Amino acid sequence: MGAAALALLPAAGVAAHSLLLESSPAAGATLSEAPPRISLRFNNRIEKPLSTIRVLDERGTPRPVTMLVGEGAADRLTATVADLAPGAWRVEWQVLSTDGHIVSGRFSFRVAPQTAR
Ligand SMILES: [Cu+2]
Repeated sequence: MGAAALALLPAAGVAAHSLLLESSPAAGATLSEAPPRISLRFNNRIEKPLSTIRVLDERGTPRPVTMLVGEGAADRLTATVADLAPGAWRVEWQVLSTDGHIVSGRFSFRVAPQTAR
């Protein structure tokens, strides 16, 4: 969405659709160590108890995650994740926006193989 379209949105404070602004790990990142948590930042407050993060391996098998519902800023969704092996991982997220709409998305990152040192 461009700046022109953004300008047509209702004024701040009005409940609106949630958009993912950034994530940790970032989409497409290659990490030297497994990330202990996945954190997503949205453009507005989300309903954390009704929002989820899943982390799946290349076969689509989910890793155990623990949603940190009571923690952090109202526009952030965070989950701790069990140790991730080297390889490709996919994050699938779904949040309930304050306007009542469910928004979802996905992105991937990699954990690099451990190198001998
Ligand atoms: Cu919406």
